[in-house]
Amino acid sequence: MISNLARAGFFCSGLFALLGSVCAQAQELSLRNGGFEVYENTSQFFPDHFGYWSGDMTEIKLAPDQGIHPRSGHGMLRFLKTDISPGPVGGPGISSQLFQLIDLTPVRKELDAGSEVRLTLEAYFNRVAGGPRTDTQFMVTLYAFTGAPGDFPIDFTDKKQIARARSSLLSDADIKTWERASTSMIVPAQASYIAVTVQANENIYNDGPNPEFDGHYVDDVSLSVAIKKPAAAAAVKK
Ligand SMILES: [Ca+2]
Ligand SMILES: [Ca+2]
Ligand SMILES: [Ca+2]
Repeated sequence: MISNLARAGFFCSGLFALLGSVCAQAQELSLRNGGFEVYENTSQFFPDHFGYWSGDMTEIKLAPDQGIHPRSGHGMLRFLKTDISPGPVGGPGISSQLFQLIDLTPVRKELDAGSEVRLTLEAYFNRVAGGPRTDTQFMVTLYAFTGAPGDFPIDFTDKKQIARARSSLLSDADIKTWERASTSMIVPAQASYIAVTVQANENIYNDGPNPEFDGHYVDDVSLSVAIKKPAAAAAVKK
């Protein structure tokens, strides 16, 4: 992740700046464990530092589950509950959210120089066919925050983000297909970190018991960056 971002910045300020061309390129970034190939405890409430997945009760599955095969590799993530408490009772909410915090230090120079830094978040979702009460909605969201990642649990709860970009999809009932969602954001210059979120929503029926989702999964979460130098960004706006 960090090395990829750093490389993108170097590429922009080097060759493209010398040539005077529009400095824009999209590059795949490796969010840590974006393909869920490594097991980690993802159900630890809001993250407060970089580089790991955490949020409501979810579970990394390292094998096919309920007839659904991971989109890539051997792993994927299943959404289970709308909170983190164990036990038979579901959470009070209607969304199961998973977060990862992304440091913007590698593009700090670009942001300070007035470059346009655009992030694009992409993820793939799938679910069981289920029945008339099976939920269908998934979301991807980018949040930009100032301050330190240690403040994320409070700042997120208080809706202190300075920018937000979101996209949602209604999934089909075909367990063989993964549905893609993506959203993008031009990062505000004063932002210090980004929160990436993938989630499932109880848009059809608000279940009481655990699990609140019949069989809802995400795989292949990725983040890419495109940088335009100030001159190029201004030229595009004209
Ligand atoms: Ca995978
Ligand atoms: Ca599907
Ligand atoms: Ca519920």
